[in-house]
Amino acid sequence: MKNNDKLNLSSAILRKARELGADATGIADLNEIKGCPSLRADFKIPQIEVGRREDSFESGENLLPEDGRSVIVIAVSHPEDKPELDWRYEKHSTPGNQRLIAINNNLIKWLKSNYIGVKTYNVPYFIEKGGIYLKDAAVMAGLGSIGLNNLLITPEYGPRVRLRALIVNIELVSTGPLVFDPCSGCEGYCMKECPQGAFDEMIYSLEEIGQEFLPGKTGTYNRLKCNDQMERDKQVARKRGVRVLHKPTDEMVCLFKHCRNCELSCPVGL
Ligand code: B12
Repeated sequence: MKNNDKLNLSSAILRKARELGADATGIADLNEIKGCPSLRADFKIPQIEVGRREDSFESGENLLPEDGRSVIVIAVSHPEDKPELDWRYEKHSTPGNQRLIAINNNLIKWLKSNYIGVKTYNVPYFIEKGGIYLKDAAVMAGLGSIGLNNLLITPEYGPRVRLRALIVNIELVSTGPLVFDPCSGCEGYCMKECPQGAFDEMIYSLEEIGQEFLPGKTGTYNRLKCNDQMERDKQVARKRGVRVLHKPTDEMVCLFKHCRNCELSCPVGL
């Protein structure tokens, strides 16, 4: 594809994603994502039940589509006054994630009907199911940068966004990374607010992980402690009748509200 065509198509995709409801969006090169910091580090970080590939390896190439070239990353904002976007109804996807899935599906439909030959791959959420590390992809696509809370911080919404991605078989124009360092000079409210003290100690070093990009930026983020909080949140889940996607009547499900202290205490984007 000629450079101008690539540019025009990339711009059209970004505009369409926003029109379909994305609050932020960007494009990254899939090859770069195959070497992203989280993939390089994941097998050196203790396992938890979710979010980990079964085979320890340094490159995710074997699970990603061979003809994939670019990744379109979309973000939807999850403000504090819309907590329901983040509620989990047992095995059902959160309403926020359903919104992201709908945007992705509509973008796929639009691409297929307007651009013959473009192949699309809806990226699964979980890494072990062939997903990608969404925060890294978002950083590479220029949506923001990783903060002390180990989350993607966007200039507009701070860390209060949820992410999803779509792989396409065409080379688009990358829109990142962004030069943005919101945590410099911040006293780290996010780190102080964690109920588990998951940011209290430096637990990873450059030598141990083999790169400067560490969990929680400086090596403090403790995924086991954070995951303990998620497990506690599940234990206090309440049984509730709720309307879930594709069902005509209410269903009794367990409603989980996961901790968001490291997000909600961040002053960026407020
Ligand atoms: C598994 C998982 C969890 C696990 C483990 C988390 C972990 N980080 O290990 C548990 C259940 C504990 C969890 C907790 C939470 N999660 Co979670 N989780 C995931 C999932 C599925 C994979 C994340 C993962 O395993 N990362 C790999 C580990 C090895 O790396 P890491 O700890 O993130 O550290 C790496 C990065 O920081 C990176 N990095 C550091 N500096 C730099 C610099 C650059 C330039 C780059 C490119 C990268 C980079 O390198 C580090 C490795 O050395 C993603 C979805 C996805 N498919 O990506 C959502 C995801 C990361 N979670 C999300 C959220 C919101 C949460 C929670 C707030 C809970 C909640 N209410 O939903 C907490 C907050 C955790 C935190 N502060 O990091 C959002 C984050 C949105 C955002 N703004 O960033 C995601 C993207 C899902 C989504 N719906 O959008 N999560």
